[in-house]
Amino acid sequence: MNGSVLTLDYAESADREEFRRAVLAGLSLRPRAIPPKFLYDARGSALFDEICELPEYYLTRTETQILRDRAAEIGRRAGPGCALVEFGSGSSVKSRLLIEALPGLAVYAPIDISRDHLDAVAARLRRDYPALQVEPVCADFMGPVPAIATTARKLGFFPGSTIGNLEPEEARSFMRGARALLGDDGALILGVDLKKDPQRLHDAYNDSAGVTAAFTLNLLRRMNRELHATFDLAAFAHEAFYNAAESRIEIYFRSLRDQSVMVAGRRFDFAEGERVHTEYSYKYDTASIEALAQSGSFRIATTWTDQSGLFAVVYLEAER
Ligand code: AVI
Repeated sequence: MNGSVLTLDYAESADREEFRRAVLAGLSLRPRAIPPKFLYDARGSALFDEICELPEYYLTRTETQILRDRAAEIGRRAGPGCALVEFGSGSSVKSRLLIEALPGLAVYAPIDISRDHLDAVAARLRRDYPALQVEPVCADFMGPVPAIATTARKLGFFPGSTIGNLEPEEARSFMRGARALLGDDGALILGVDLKKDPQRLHDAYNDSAGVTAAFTLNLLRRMNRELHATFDLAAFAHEAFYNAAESRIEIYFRSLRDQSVMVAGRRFDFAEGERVHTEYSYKYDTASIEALAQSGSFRIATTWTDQSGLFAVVYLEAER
């Protein structure tokens, strides 16, 4: 018998059970909400990669260019022989920019909840950088992360404005956890999307090709497939708008008519216009970045932005 097949089946059914519980709980809430992490099944992840290439979605392009322009400066600031600890491991182009810029990098430790994804990333990096010690850590970076086995000074990397998908208390909790993991001599490079013209933000989450809509509605497809749900994809729409008072994009799927849907054997009634929340994407400014840094006992060493001030890459140093 092949043990790895059994393990995979078990992991898959555990994931499905977690999804089932979260969906049933989320659809029973008022207002209804499903946690954003469930957007990223295989198709959702591929759609997100497509989003990153969209003309309206300036975030990925802009952050990558900032990192490219500042790589040498980051390398000088970090100094020789540090360990790079990435929170999530989805951003290989950006990680590679740092891996190549950090002098005498001792270890690269990506932290990711998906064992398959981690193994694939680690294999590719070991192939391309044979001298680099790659130490993948399979964990949820929001939870307790096992200590990284290295004596090197740790430089954290949390790119992509993923911090923006965390609600304020979760973001502060992330910062405290990162500070504990990185230690008293640690540092953290954080990618943050900035507040800007609301129309620009609106367009980034309502692209003309409809990829973001497909990304949101893929959650319905996933419920149909994995939870025997009966969502009619044509009877729901993607909705995203900027809430200036809360400094966040809010994303939902909205029912286009009164309807009932079966999910995992239970019936849910939707009124026309009723929404189910799927994501927040918080936007920051200098003051809120400063407050976020302080909440985790970090201080801002440097902030790099693009010429139009769309996005910021912030270098934070641990404060005792
Ligand atoms: C992953 N995250 C930073 C994206 C964002 O911009 O908040 C997720 C996203 N959802 C729709 N478009 C992009």
